[in-house]
Amino acid sequence: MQGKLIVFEGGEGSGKTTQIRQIRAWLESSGWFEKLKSQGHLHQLVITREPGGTELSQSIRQLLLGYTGEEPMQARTELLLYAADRAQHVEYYLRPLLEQGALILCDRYTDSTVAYQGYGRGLEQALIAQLNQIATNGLVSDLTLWLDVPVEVGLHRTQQRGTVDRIEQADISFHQRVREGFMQLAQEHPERIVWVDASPSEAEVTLAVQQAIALKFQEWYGEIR
Ligand code: T5A
Repeated sequence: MQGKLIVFEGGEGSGKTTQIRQIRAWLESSGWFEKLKSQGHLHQLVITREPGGTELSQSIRQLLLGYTGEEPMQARTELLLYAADRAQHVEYYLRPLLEQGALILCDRYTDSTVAYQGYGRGLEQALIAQLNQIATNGLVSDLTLWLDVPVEVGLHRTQQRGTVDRIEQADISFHQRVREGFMQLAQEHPERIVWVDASPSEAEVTLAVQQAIALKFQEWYGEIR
């Protein structure tokens, strides 16, 4: 049995965490997951995130988002820490689960590195591609949902929440470049990345995400009765 990796991507405050919770609840309560399980397609439903998807990765996440020292974290250091987080997450957690037939809903993955460290920080794309390959050992998402929201709207949502981490503190032009990065990625990989308008209400976004996932299930598993 081979599982599936569904990734939720987007800028700050795009609603990934909210939607992942909604989608898990929908898959469980609608009976979709039970059907896929009873038909032998999938075994387990899990949610995870980057950075911080394993115990060791939690320590790396703390460094990446919580570091407050005077010595500024260099862009390449940041890139390598995200890659270390991912290598641990993929080898220790994602790959074994996929081999057992899990359906994984993951908050951020490789496209975040392209958008944030590539477009945002301005590091060379060839270097990022190489590191993503090393960290994932070739594990690509089966579906990526890009929750797209104007930068000001997303940042306003996170500010209302109260706490702001090291990356959220970057200036607005950084976040604009990140959004452009996701836009470019979606154009380059239309077979893998689905654009979702994340500006409307939570319920409307959930509906759009459900439709995108249902379409993919049909493609992967045929008609599910
Ligand atoms: N990063 C990550 C990199 O730079 N490179 C990488 O390779 C990787 C993997 C991760 C940071 O690391 C960076 C990107 C990030 O800056 P994080 O804490 O995991 O940090 O932060 P985010 O992934 O950005 O998570 P956030 O919680 O900030 O945003 P979400 O998950 O997109 O949004 P969510 O669901 O928490 O919602 C935010 C707020 O908006 C409300 C929610 O209730 C919540 O208060 N909301 C809505 N409000 C109105 N309408 C809607 N439709 C709403 N949806 C949600």
